[in-house]
Amino acid sequence: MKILVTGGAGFIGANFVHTLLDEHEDVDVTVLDKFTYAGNRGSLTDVPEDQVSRLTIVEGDVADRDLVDDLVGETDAIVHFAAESHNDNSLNDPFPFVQTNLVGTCTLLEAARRHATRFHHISTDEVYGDLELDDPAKFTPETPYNPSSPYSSSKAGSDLMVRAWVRSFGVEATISNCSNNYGPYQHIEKFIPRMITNRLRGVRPRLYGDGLNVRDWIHVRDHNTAVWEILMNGRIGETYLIGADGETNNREVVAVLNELMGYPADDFDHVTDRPGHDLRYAIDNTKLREELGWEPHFTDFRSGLADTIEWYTNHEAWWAPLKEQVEAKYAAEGH
Ligand code: NAD
Ligand code: TDX
Repeated sequence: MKILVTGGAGFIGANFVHTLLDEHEDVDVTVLDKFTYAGNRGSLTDVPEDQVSRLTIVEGDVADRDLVDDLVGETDAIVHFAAESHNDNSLNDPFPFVQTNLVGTCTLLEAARRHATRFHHISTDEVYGDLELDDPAKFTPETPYNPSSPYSSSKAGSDLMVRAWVRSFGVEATISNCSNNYGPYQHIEKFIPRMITNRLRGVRPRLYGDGLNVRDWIHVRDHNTAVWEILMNGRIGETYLIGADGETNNREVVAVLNELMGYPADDFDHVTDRPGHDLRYAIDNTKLREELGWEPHFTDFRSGLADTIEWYTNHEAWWAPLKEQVEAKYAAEGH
């Protein structure tokens, strides 16, 4: 089986590529990645020698119609991770988000339609907006879309296009909306790796606003086992929510990181809040569990964070070249 993985040099995509090569010997992988600031060649250069022949890396844009058409013509299935993915960036300049997340997804859908290729679309729980902190409700596949940021609205638009291409053109597509991922290869602009690498550089963690915002953390490998299950056994046209019951507020995350790294739990600074900052995300994963039998394996958040700290500690060469620029950008934003 040949699988085209868009955004395979990014955080979740690179983890997916490693899992495919490690655990699915009958799968050949082609990565299509633009290598934006978020794409990292070092996330794929560590593929073991005996797997290299099963991996092809193409540098290109998901919005490049000719290139996408050629690649999709040679593939059995597309798993579409490529996106502009950072909320803070989308508040500064939304245009790349419209171009990649909407025009890019449209380009892939058109190619999937022409070649009758199976398509799985990776999306986010942020399309549903946010929940109150004291609300017992969680997001379900029936929750109405209500995105807050340019990022989440562009992802919401891409999801709606996938649904329309299924209905109007019979494209064989599925969608998954996942909660916040953590684990190896995540760009250090994101919360958990930023806090870990700050600590490694002797800088106190920086919490936006009061730090009480809740995210439903899931290990990236649990996200990817769910994606594989949906690709293989999901029903065409369906949306599956992926989450591992990991609701934790940002202060609690920093407290655990601090303890694991040898600092007092409350050793952090408050900085300017994110405009429109979503309060809480929470996933009801019943459909995924009951229909596809999926279960998460990384259910101990503390030990998952300990492994993640170890990974960043041992892979300084992977992130160090990015640190200064990321922090200069945050400093300019008051974060
Ligand atoms: P990331 O920013 O780490 O990686 C994105 C990758 O896409 C990079 O390698 C980048 O170079 C590539 N890319 C960007 N624009 C491109 C283009 N025009 N053409 C080709 N490649 C392009 O993102 P991530 O965190 O790995 O997220 C992957 C997907 O998962 C996204 O669709 C995101 O919306 C979704 N998602 C992420 C999370 C999370 O917690 N990170 C949670 C739920 C869903
Ligand atoms: O320095 C920080 N301090 C801080 O308090 C940063 C970078 C973030 N935060 C807060 C903001 C959020 O409440 O931490 C939380 C997580 O922030 P991000 O890592 O930026 O993630 P989030 O905005 O929740 O979105 C992520 O999960 C859903 C991904 O970036 C998205 O791609 C995905 O769709």
